[in-house]
Amino acid sequence: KMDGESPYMVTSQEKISLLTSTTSSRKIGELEDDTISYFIKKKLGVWCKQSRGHWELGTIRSTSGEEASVLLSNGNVTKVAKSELLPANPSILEGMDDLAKLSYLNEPSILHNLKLRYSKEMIYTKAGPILIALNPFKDLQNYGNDHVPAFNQKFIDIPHVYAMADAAYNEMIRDEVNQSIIISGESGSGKTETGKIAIQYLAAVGGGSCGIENKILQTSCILEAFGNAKTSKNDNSSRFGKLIEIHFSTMGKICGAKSRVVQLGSSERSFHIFYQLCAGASSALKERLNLRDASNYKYLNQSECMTIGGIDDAKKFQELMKALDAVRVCEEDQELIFKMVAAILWLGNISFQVTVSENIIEVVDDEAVTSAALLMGCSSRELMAALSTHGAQSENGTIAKRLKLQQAIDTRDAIAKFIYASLFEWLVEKLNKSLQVGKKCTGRSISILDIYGFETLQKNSFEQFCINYANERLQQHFYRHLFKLEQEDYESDGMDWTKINYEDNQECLDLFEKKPFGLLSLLDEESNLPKASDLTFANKLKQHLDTNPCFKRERGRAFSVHHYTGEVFYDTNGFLEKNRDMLHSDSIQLLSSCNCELLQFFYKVFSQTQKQSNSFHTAALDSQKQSIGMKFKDQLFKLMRQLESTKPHFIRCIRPNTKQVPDIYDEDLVLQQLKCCGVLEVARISRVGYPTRMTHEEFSGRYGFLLSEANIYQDPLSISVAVLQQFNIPFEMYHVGYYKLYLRAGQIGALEDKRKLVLQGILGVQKCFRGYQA
Ligand code: AD9
Ligand code: MG
Repeated sequence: KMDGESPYMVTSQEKISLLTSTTSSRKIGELEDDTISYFIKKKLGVWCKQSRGHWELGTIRSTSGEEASVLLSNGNVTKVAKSELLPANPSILEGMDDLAKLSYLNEPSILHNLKLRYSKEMIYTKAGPILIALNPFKDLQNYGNDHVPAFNQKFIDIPHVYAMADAAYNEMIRDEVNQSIIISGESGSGKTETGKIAIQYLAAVGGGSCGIENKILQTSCILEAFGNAKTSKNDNSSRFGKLIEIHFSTMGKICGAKSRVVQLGSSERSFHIFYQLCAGASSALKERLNLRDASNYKYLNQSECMTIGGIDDAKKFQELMKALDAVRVCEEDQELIFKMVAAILWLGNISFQVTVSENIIEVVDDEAVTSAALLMGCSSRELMAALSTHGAQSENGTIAKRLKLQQAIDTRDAIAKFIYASLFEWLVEKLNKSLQVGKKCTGRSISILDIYGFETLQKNSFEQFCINYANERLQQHFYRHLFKLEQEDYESDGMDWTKINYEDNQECLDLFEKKPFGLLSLLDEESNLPKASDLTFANKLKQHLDTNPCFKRERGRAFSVHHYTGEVFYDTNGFLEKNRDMLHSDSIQLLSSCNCELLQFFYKVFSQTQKQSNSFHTAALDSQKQSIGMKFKDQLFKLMRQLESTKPHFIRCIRPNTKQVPDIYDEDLVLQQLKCCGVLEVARISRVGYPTRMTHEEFSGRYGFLLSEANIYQDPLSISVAVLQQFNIPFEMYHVGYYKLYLRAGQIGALEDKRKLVLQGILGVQKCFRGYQA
């Protein structure tokens, strides 16, 4: 309800939707009739919906019935339905650094606020406790060791990754609780860069004499070479999720680090390391690996793009070698790594021919086979046998059965993928050993999570299925934390806070995880049936899950899931294949007999994990390998368990355009991402009741000078109360806590107005005074 004079009020309707809304489709603060007349009288701004969902700023001139005549800021006058109008924020709130400080939290207001800040290179904005980071796609001058002290010593208080990393660091020391910085967002939104910025800050404040912080910074370079690839969305796309845990001593100095990765699928182009090695290896190394130009390898030359604009692969390779040296990966190990990379390239070049008469396949005995075999440490004959036959049980024992062409190709690719995935895991362990936590550590840590964000493509496949499942898990972590935080803040300040109900996403998680009738279990069951197909899988889902409110049957092979971001359509095409681990026991046998210590090691690790995962399975499934889906879930659970014991800080990265260029802000794209990461809800939740919270020190420091009798009061709390009384702020508009003052929406705007007026007066007097002196 509007009070007489203040335009900064929340309408009663808005208040209700603030309390109940957890979906963002509802219009917040639609204007009521008495509000509209107030807006006309005071010429207050409104957002006016134009064609194609675009919002334009204007002022209402008149209304008749359900229609309003609006003067747009471009000078045009337009007639629209009243329901197409939303209140705009007063100009004093333009470009606020926290969305929760806005009086009106409707979509156009939020989009406008972020856009305005983005145009001024202010890419960071808070939304209550979350930090929103818009990808600038250009280098800004606001990072680097020169900027660290300002945040560390609190000279400035602006939204920034540094400020968030600083908060995490201080809370870790003060509360002796492990912290985490959880970074999410779409591909190309800036998660990995943001993570590096956070690590760089922590390295600067926690750096000691032992130089371990430099090693930690170098690990990013190594992980990116092996784990990132160019995709259509991002030239440097991480194809894995990672959690880096940085450990600190009692003195707050870094004393170690550990990475945990969640690997996932392939990308349309290959990992950077392949191009880097081909471009940058010395001629001696090239000779030892029998290495050619990247364009000679089928795994690389099948995509049209061999180079990345502005990136020199040879130079990157030199940086990689330096980084490997810095983290003490010895020369022998480096040689082994490159050997495996080259072996994979040669494996990809192995081809097959089909003899027409007998319709059987043979491996073409060429340079690819000899090179791959040599690098892997087996004979060409062994490799060829493993690629063209597989052992089948018969009455007389095992006999070699010829593979069909597609099977042979799949086997070759499965071996290559297995070697690469194992190599990556091995490398991560190697880095962990190198950064091993020292004895003097307190066991306090800050973990930084950089994980793929929610994905909705036109056609969603197994990869999106896994990614979105992971995001549901993270979202729950987020919800639970956030509401807890809200309540604790109020309660610790002596406020009576009726617990609010919020929409959890447990139901959707159950849909994925329930045994035996959850999506993942059913997928595994179907993957283990030899005659199953994607269609039989889809039918099985429909049979068992039809009554689940988060599940929706679609035609044919498809189904939909009701995620926290809305409904997502999945096509089961390829699900079974991608979920099965394609590696045959024959291929594994080959690796175990290779005369290469790395491959033997990979074999050992593989057999051990199989044993472990089988012990969880029922007897009937005993001989089954762990599926990709289950492996993903296991890794995710480990990661979540680690996160659950920490105090989280959330960063949501947003990409303002799909072209990867600076200065373009695509409103629809931004809005869709804000919805996906739940930012709109959070900003609203943060303001339920009392959006503005200031400590008494902050409040009295800012407004205390407005008091007519300033000197009577000494302590901040009394000054706060005196200010409230002097300006007749109604009692129901605030709550005085022990530490903080809580204000309802809009109150601070009115106070700011007064402050500005008084300051202008003072400045005017000063100008006069200087004029007089001159
Ligand atoms: V993916 O899910 O791994 O495909 P990310 O990790 O979200 O993705 P990334 O951090 O790789 O995106 O950022 C993409 C590109 O945006 C970078 O290569 C930079 O060119 C650019 N970027 C991102 N953040 C910043 C920044 N703070 N300053 C300057 C940035 N450029
Ligand atoms: Mg990334």
